[in-house]
Amino acid sequence: MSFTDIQLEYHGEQSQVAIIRLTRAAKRNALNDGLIAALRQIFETLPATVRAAVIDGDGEHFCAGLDLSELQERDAGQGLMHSRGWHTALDRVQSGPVPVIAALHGAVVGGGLELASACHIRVADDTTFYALPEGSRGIFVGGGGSVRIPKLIGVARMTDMMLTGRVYNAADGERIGLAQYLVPAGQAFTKALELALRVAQNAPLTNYALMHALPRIAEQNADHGFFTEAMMAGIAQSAPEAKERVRAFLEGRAAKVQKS
Ligand code: 1HE
Repeated sequence: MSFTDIQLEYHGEQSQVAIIRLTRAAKRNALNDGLIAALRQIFETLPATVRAAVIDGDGEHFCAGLDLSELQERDAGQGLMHSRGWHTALDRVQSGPVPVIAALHGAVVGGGLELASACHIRVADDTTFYALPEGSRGIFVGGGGSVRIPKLIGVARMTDMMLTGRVYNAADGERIGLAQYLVPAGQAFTKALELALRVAQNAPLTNYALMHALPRIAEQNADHGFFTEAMMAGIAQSAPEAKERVRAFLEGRAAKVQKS
């Protein structure tokens, strides 16, 4: 399959990691309708060999958000449908077949931050900055940001970002929870790929539980959460792969946990 402005490659001996790269650097990887449709299609059709994915952006910026040139002619109904289209595409990223790691650098703004927040792990380099310029452009988030971003940083911080145009630098972004990893300039992709290869070694059922059970449990009250957790724990530990991994540890064939 070939797409415009986005590249799909595979890494690893069995193509365990899909690398999805925005290649529209001249427009700072701004997301037009074609790119959103391509993202959706890529995540809907990943081959079964793939166990983890990395999303990256060409050039100096990860993503400048919505392609503002497409917004000029839309009426209210079209705007609603457009936002719903983003929801579907970014849901395929978040709730697709495999964990996704975002390699962030430069601008991670507007819809770019919405895309990053649909990923499961965010690795930022020192050049990264985060903003929600929707507030200044007279619009609102439409790519799921109001649901996902407060889960990372809280409603108060997101409100501040949109009301005042506040820009967080890379260090402060990591401090408040926009990224889980902070690395030197130019190293976000290398670190993201290293993490993806590590994630790809997990039992697929464990990764599934982390992507699909954990976020639901976090939304449930404690009583329901404990029950869902027990169900997921029972299913995961009964899988043959789990039995073999535990046996390998007990027989001294598996790695111990090491101090970092
Ligand atoms: C764009 C876009 C874009 C750049 N749509 N064309 N997002 C924003 O409000 C962010 C807007 N962009 C910027 O603030 C800056 O471009 C950056 C900080 C990201 C990068 O600055 P810089 O100096 O490296 O690049 P530039 O010169 O501003 O832009 C280079 C080109 O990309 C230029 O086009 P050119 O034809 O004049 O070369 C820009 O017009 C173009 N460009 N960003 C369209 N976003 C689901 S709802 C989500 C809602 C949102 O995401 S709103 C936030 C939109």
